Amino acid sequence: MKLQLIHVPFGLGAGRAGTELGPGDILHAGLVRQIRNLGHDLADDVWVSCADKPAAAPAPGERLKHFAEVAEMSRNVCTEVSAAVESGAFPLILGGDHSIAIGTMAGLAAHYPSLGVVWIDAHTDMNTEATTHSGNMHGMSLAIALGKLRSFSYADIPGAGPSIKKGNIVMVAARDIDPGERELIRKEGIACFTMHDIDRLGIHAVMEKALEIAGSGTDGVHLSFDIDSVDPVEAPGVGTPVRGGLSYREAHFALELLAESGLITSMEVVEVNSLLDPSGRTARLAVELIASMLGKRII
Ligand code: DIR
Ligand code: MN
Ligand code: MN
Ligand code: MN
Repeated sequence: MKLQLIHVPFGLGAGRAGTELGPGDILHAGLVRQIRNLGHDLADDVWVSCADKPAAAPAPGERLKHFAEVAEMSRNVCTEVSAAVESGAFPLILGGDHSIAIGTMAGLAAHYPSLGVVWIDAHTDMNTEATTHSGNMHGMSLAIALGKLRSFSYADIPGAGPSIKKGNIVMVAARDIDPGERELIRKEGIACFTMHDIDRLGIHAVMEKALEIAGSGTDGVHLSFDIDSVDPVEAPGVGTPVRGGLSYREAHFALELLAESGLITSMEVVEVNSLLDPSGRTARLAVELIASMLGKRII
């Protein structure tokens, strides 16, 4: 398989600085060597140029913090992801905070008009400008992909595909959902497997159900992996840690199952924040998990 790394050093969608260093930290932790060991080819890396300093500080009570920077980054990510698919490569996008998923899915949807999405995250990123309590746009990426914001949609991104269909989305590992998000998930009937469901059914059954939802009636399946889905004991370098997450083996096994399915057509890894993790273990975990998703087997 030929892979295209797309680096998105953008952190202005998150509430704390540091995720903009994610691509560099993940490379430093040995990603390229792992990918080569698995026998994959790599196209030349693409670095998306992103605002690193905000043009202006957000106004008090701002509902869409750093909106101009997020919108510009989303347009650029959309262009690069779309070009990668066109070239026949498997796009592997490295964040950055989770707002980069806005542009990723916009670009993918241009090629896969019925895109499936597996969203593995402690959060559901389903806030809108009406429900957000933080104003941080990394908590809105899925709502934007669904066309649920008044002030920003895929119609505002040149070259974007259609909004993602609610029946093609599945969330896994959720355990911190804001009241407005819960309401929207229920109203739209979006599939959400929480940590409670994983405790009850086991990660194997949950991933089989997730693949059924994202993989049937779709023409491609994107994996959006927020590293804060993993328990903070294993992934301490995240801006919004939530206890009670995926264990080390649950995370690997989930990705091994996705790899085995052969259904995944793109992947992104977001929210690695090594400023909050001097040990560097979160970035190393990201590399190990990417390897599992790209076919690494224990034996
Ligand atoms: C929270 C946190 N629900 C918000 N979201 C995060 O700010 O909207 N997503 N951290 O990954
Ligand atoms: Mn997220
Ligand atoms: Mn999260
Ligand atoms: Mn919250």
